[in-house]
Amino acid sequence: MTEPLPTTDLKQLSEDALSALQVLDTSDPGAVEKWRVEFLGRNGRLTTVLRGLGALPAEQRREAGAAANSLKEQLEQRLEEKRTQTLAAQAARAESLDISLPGRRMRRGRLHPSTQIIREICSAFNEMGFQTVEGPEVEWERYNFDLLNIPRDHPARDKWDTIWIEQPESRRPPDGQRILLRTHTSPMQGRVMERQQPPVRVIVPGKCYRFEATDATHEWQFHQVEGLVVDEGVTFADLKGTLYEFARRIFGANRRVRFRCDFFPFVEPGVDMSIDCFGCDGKGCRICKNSGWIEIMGAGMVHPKVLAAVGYDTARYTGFAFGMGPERIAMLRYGIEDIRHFFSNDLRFLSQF
Ligand code: YSA
Repeated sequence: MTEPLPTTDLKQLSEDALSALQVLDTSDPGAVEKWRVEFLGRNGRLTTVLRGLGALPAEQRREAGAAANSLKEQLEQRLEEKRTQTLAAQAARAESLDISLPGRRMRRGRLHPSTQIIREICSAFNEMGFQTVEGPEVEWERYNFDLLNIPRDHPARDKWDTIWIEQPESRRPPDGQRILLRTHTSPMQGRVMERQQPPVRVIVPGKCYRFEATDATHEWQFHQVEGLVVDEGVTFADLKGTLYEFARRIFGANRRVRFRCDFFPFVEPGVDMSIDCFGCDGKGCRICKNSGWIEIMGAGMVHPKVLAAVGYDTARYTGFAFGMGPERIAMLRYGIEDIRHFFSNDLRFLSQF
């Protein structure tokens, strides 16, 4: 029996391999491997042909060997080309626009929770006839302290742990005034009163800074909303009525309000205002530290020395003022347990509001 010539085997093998490659799904690694094993593998058809070459005469063996190696290279190259084509087709499919697909939902931005509560507080007061004004965060100590009846070396300054701004000696004003990051919004009291005569009825939202260790209820940067009313005949009853109405608008009609004596050098008398705890309805719980009450602001009748310092006639005018922390108010309203969430830029927190 005559053995078929190896070149005839190679021709057939080439035809079979190329037609199988034509229908091969090169994105399927299993199918590619099967094709490779059948035609190029260790026991594949090409290797079988190569093994049979030993029986051939030397001249024919060399020729057939070269043809077999060239076919091997050709098949490997064709496989690679097919793979590249498949990848390109996949990429083109991925990039093409399918207008029948539903659109991607845009992520909606929203106002920061501090901004939301500040706007709510301000509009409650705006509806009661207050005008909103704003002032600088970098402030002179004259406004932050002196005009508020807290002269230099007064022990009350310790209450407002201050971040001072370094000033070269050469740039200090002759009166030695220093610059600081305002520790409260109260410096705007002096700025507003210096600019205008009574009646004054303003609300001042803004950022404040204190050199303070942070914890669940203290940040080193936070907001305050200040209020100031000065006119003829303003009494403590006006202060209480205004703040009761504010509490009703922000916390609802069912919350009870309590005033207690407190001390601030720029008011006389001074008070703090609390609402009954929303967590336990005043019975006492972890949120209110079992007192049943949560303090929300400091307030009082503007000290005559503060009115006199800006040139107001203290025999004619009286006033009241208050200052509250909107982050603390938002914490009470929404049951937020840690003030540090407000400035940590964590979207899981921010997107709840
Ligand atoms: C008092 C009487 C007035 O006639 C006018 C204003 C005031 C308030 C005064 N200027 C003041 O700063 N008082 S305070 O130090 O007790 O702060 C007021 C509110 O700011 C606090 O009730 C609290 O809600 C918020 N606050 C203070 N320190 C804070 C803070 N919030 C977050 N982090 C801090 N470190």
